[in-house]
Amino acid sequence: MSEAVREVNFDGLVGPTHNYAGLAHGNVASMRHGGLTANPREAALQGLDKMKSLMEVGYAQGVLPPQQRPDLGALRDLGFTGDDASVLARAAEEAPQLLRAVCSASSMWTANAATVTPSADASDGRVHFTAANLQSSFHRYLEPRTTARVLAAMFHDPARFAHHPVLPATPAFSDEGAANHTRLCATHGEPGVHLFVYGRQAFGGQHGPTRYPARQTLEASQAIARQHGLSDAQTVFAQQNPDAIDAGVFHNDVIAVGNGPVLLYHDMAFRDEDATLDALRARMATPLIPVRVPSEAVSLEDAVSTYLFNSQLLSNPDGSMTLVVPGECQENETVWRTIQDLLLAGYNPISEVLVKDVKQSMRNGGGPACLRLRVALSSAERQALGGRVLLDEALHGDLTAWVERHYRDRLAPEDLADPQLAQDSLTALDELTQLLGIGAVYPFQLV
Ligand code: SUG
Repeated sequence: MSEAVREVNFDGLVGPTHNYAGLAHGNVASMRHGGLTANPREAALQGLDKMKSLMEVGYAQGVLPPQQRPDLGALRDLGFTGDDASVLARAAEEAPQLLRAVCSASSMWTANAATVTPSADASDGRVHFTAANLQSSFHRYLEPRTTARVLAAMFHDPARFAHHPVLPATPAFSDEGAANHTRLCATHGEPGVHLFVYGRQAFGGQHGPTRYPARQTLEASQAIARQHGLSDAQTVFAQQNPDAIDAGVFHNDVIAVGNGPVLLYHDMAFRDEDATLDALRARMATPLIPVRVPSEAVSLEDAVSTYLFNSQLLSNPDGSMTLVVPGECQENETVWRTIQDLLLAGYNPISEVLVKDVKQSMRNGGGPACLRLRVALSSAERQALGGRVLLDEALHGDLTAWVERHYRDRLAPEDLADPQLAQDSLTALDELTQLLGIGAVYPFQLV
């Protein structure tokens, strides 16, 4: 059975309202690029191109749909009344920051959609999901309800898939999903150890960052482990280095990535590096392969600007691994040299690097690893998937044509109030749910 288990990367399709709104405090790329004109069509095509090139070389690739944006329901909840055009016009006039928030295409970063425990680690033999509450920012707090509906539509067989309640959307249980969760194992089908990295402890604990917010709490991570039935022997909870958060590392996946037995990380990733590695070693059934990048090789600043650690690390059938890095890594001489000299030439399974251009997403602080949710699935679980969500040539072709039919190639902040954008987005999304065969998942389809 274990050979049949494959990791499927479910990438978020970039939505038609992709824009640069500067919404994410502590995410330096988002803060720096707020106000730029975005190209939603290029963003979606860059995402599809990444998915296609990974599919073509044999990795299992899935897709997750974007959300209904602008979220006019959220504006109505906040007191804006009248028809859609009036709601948009009044929000643009009186609260432009709210309009920008309800237009964000942030659901593209599906590493934040949920935390997933594969069936190999669950005592009931099912795959477990908890959609993340994303309560630390208003624009992302709007995501979990639709995310949970989408996950339930795709992973719908209750005999194989278990969906848990979103954690209470309050600071004590601040949860940002798989971006702060890494599963280490021998191969994807064998039992693994779950590394949960948190930025702060809500009730007591050591100090957190002082400049930027810590988005994941220990209490949230512990609650997810409980929901998924993970024991102490299967889990390690480690605090992120607060100085790294203050330098712009708003999620652990901006400074570390794990795959199989390999943990690739920067020396500033954890508050207590040795204790974290020791705790993993004590629990893992296979030897941990730490690949440590010291600050002397790559500064924290370069790690944040190039997203070296937001790469995807993928397993190949011969046991080697491929690192999928954003183009920014190749443009930075020091980082590129480190990839060649320390990672590829080092004594570890990383043997190949693939460079992908996801610049439209990178300008908002989302690299290759942010754009995907990893779900290890057996062949029976893959067959039980609802809808047409595993990428093949035909689906890629259909999605590309769909993007080309519906997406604009220019979206500036002042365009967000255009009622035609809202209308065009609904038309596009309605068509998408039919194309993916996932049924009604959007609020406008459920009324
Ligand atoms: O939550 N950016 C996202 C980026 C998320 C990246 N995900 C991971 N590291 N897993 C965020 O900060 C910016 C939107 C804007 O400014 O328009 C934004 O939400």
